[in-house]
Amino acid sequence: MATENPSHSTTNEGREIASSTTPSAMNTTPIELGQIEVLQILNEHGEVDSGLEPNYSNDELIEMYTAMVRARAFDKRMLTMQRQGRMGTFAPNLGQEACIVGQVYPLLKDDWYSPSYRSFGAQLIRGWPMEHLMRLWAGFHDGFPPPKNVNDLPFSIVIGSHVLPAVGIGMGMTYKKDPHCVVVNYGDGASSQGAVSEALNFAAVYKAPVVFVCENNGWAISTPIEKQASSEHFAKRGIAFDVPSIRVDGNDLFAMIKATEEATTRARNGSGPTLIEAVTYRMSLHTTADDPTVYRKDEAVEEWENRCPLLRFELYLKRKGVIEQSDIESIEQACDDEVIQAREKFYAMDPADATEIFDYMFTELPEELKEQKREYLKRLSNKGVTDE
Ligand SMILES: Cc1ncc(C[n+]2csc(CCOP(=O)(O)OP(=O)(O)O)c2C)c(N)n1
Ligand SMILES: [Mg+2]
Repeated sequence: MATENPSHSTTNEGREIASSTTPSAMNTTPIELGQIEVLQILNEHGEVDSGLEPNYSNDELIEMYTAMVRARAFDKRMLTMQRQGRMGTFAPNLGQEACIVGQVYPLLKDDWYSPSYRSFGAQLIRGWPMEHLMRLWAGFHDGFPPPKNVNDLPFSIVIGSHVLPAVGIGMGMTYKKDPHCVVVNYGDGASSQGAVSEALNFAAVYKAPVVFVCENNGWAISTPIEKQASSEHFAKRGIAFDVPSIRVDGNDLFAMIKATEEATTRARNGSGPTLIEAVTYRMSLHTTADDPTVYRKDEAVEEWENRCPLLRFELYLKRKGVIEQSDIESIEQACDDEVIQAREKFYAMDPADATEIFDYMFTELPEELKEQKREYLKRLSNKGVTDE
């Protein structure tokens, strides 16, 4: 991962997926930052780099494509449910499907995953039932803990905070000689949080088996990259901590899988952490509480529509003779049917007890929370939600 292969470089909306050897600002003794490898295997026209084309069976190719379609189907229905007033605030993942699927695809069941809030496409692969995730986004506390036998952390809304416990798990694995690894993802915005730097440093010093996936999707709510960081190359942050780092086309499923495969292999064989910067784009809203039309132009989004991770994969599969248009339509229909079935299960579930939010943090509720609970119960009663 130390050298650049220029044939894999591409450009994204002026955000180059290219390496950099920017010298230090102190021009007396320039510091070589080192080359950062850049990886793209499947370009936006569905053309594959023949030297790097993976050797998957047709079934495997269809399975990985379906995982992206499934994520998109879930995304679409969740947005509709939220707009109908039947779902809580939700963070869409439109356009980031390759990134989210690819980062967990090489994970084993006993590996760990620490997701951010935009990671449902990965959580579905890891074994979270759709109705469980719906419960989560509807705000019921029982939706947050991972299902039994799924080695995932619940996601944290406090950005970057979940990166430290991921490293803690990795350090624990090293201590126990457990040959597994941890994948943790976070955004370009979260990269500015101190916790992420602390986590990178701990992981590097203790050679923790952790794969950091920085999803550079161009935005942190309304803050664009150029206001977030002085360099758009987030892979450099890993180099600063002596963590091998790579910049990947995050809309290229093959590249995401390959980079994660190499990083998880390194982690499991005791070679320590890796940082993968996945360059992608948040096509949709930050969350359903957001209106991006007030801070970005439609043209920027349109440019990225051409780089859609599903579209290029479909072109590739069709060209290779793996699927036809009618197969695509059947897969889309099957995924949507699955979401609808989960939605019906979710609608049929008992609502959570609205008073439970006070129940799980303290054995003995502190006085001020007792007061808040009394006030909350009174409000619920006034609204007719409870009888008290
Ligand atoms: C510590 C903290 N500060 C601020 C927020 C409010 N907030 C929620 S999401 C977000 C932007 C995160 O952007 P990024 O890390 O790029 O992830 P993305 O939403 O783009 O996936 C912010 C500032 C928060 N949740 N936690
Ligand atoms: Mg972001």
